[in-house]
Amino acid sequence: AWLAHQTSGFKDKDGFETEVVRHVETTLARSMYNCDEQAAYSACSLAFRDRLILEWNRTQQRQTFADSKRVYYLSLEFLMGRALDNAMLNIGQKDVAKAGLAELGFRIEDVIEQEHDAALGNGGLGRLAACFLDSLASLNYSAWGYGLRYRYGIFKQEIIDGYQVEVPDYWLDFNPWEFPRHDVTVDIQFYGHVTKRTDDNGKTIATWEGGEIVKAVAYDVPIPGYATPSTNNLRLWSSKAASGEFDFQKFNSGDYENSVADQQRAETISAVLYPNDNLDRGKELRLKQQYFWVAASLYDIVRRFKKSRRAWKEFPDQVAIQLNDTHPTLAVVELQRILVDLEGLDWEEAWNIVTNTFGYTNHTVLPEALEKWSVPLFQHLLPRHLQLIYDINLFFLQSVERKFPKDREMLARVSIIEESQPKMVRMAHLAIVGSHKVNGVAELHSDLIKTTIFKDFVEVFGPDKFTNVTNGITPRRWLHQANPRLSELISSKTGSQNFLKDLTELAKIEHYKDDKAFRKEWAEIKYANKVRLAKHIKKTTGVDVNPSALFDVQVKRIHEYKRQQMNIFGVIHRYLTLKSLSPEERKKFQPRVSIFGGKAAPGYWMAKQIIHLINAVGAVVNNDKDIGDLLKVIFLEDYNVSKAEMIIPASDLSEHISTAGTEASGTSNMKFVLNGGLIIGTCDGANIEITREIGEQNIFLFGNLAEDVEDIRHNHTYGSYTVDPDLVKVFEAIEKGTFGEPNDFMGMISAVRDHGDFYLVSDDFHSYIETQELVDKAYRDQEGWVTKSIESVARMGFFSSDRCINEYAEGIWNIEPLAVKDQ
Ligand code: 26V
Repeated sequence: AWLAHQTSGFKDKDGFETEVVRHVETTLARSMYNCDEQAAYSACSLAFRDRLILEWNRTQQRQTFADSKRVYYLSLEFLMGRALDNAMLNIGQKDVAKAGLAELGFRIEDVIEQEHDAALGNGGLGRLAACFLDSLASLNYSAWGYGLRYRYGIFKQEIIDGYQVEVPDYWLDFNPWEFPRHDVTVDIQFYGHVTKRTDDNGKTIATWEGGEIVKAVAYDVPIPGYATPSTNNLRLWSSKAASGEFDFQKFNSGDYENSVADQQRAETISAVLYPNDNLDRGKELRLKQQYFWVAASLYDIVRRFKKSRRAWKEFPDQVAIQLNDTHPTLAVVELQRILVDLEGLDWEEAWNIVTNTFGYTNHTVLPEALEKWSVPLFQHLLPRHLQLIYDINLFFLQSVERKFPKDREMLARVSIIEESQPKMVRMAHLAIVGSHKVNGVAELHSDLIKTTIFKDFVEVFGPDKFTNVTNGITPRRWLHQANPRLSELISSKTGSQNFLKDLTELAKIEHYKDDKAFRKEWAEIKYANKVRLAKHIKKTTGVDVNPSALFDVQVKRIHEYKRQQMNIFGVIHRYLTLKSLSPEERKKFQPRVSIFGGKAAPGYWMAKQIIHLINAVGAVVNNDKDIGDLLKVIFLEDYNVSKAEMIIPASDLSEHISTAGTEASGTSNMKFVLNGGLIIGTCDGANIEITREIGEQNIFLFGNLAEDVEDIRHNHTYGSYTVDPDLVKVFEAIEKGTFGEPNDFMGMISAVRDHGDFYLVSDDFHSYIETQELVDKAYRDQEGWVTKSIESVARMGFFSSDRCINEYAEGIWNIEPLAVKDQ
């Protein structure tokens, strides 16, 4: 096993302390007498960062020297969360740090808590990218992430009077985990025009001229692997005015405001993460972000390739680029532009290189999330790229015409250009045409894209281009870091911490599922985690919750398709039922705490209404003396990665209840089960594969199937349609004013009652309520519940992001791990 201190770790706790003190006294210019927790965090991070830098440099040298294929993961979002705890655990020196900090008078938990989350993402897609970086480094792959260094990450959510209020997330004040590379810059062009001329050989040469230049500056973030010296790189680009300074002439002539305008306009590009999740609004600044980041990244990748002095045709043997959703799809066009316009390759040869380089991952089938850009906007911002897209489309449609002669409908359906008013560029079509593999993120989802949104492309390219790679999560953060006691208990039974590198070793704990002492400790750990969450709830909401009650958790972005509205309607139904019972009958009821958390996109009115209703219900239920501990309703403010690390290990039950066929995969479902929680869910996304792995007896499935959803919707519109009677009662209670002003919630009610109930809330309501009753019953049998919990964890090995990354490496990237000595 690789031991950190053999190479670059601290020798012992004294060695660590010396470094912390040195950073407090020199880097931070403070004394140990006024070193508070914030300063201790800073110094501790700097000390660990120093260790990382050494391995990071060695890893980069090793990869350069090996000169083998690299993978580049292009993602507009990396939802990293905190770095310090992760670095300590991956290096394997958290114990050393804990002892050292204790001697200096600090509790390590308090020091870790000082760190601001790196929240450069919205939800599942961004967190997946972060888990992938952890696995790529841990498995010793040569891999870089490329993203944008947003000055403001996803907004902070405050709940004021039951409403969501957005507060900017300025996180860069002091960030020891990034290294500015002021020497690594790329000039990025926007706007301008294209001129064409014919050279001596009769070849047309296109030149993109004029417009404006913005500078991209690289910031590097080291990504430590777990129990390996491999430390990969995440490169984030920041925008800056090309001149680097404001306009002195304007400044000197007294025009102060305009003197800084250019500078500010340039810096706006990387200023803020778009807070929409699953909604494309087609804003020019977003397209600018995409091109800025893609062009800088490709310039960097090509520059690195050119150093090897290989022939262009070897490019796909050295470079694999993965497109995390369609957001980086311009990279396809940009690489074609570099090869044809700048390097002078023939179209065909260039296009071969391009398509062999890219892979595209689709993360959603929701039509409102599929990116389209208006042709006039494209023409204005990226005139040469639009021409290239038209050429790519022409050659593509010609090939379709050869395969399906005279099928003009087919041509219109698959065209990269939508013939609307105005015309639109369909980014998903461009991504498919420009890649050699297209994958979905869970089996059902990958089947759905082949039979619905990308059906025609399966006919055009054949089925082999389309594949599935079921998502995974890193067990380092989501078990070892988030739930240290459970991780410890597991390693005591598996004999080592090797399950953190090979999660299928979890299977070993199933042998102990009848072992009394093991079961007792298993249950105690869950209880302790619930106590910790109960304290957090008390501190942040003032509400007392009983840790012995069933903790029922739904934390994820708020969206109608995820159906938090169904959950809160179910809670209201439970409340009404309890109210109708005699005090004696009530006592037989299983006490529950319904816990919600998640952000609504700032412009998503319905999602904000859902948050408001949850809070309004909590305000009534939590203060109802008849109810007491039988039901509590909690909305946890500002759900993010670090809060998830506390919430997930504390759940008994979590809800993954999307309308079947809408949630591509889900990844928190995996995190909850890995931490010994059971789930209630629909037959959607990865829930299906989780069921297959852990067994039907260990999950609470309900609701209509994806294959029936379309017919049901059709029936809502054209057939007879009545709202579920229990749901009608819920609506009546809301309309009576039980939870405050009824008009505040009419949008949610009429979506179901009057507007076709697109997400099948009413259709699934009965089955949901019934299944929740089964949950209550199962929970009352605590011994049976613990058995389900242990069996489930033991069978979760498949859902490691290590397995997932190995599948990408073999099936899409064609790349192998780089051997590391000392391992
Ligand atoms: C889409 C858009 C559309 C344009 C505006 C900004 C924006 C930002 C993010 C997205 C991504 C939406 C897709 C997404 O997050 N999908 C989620 O991906 C997870 C990882 O594969 C998966 O587990 C979730 O089920 C899926 O919803």
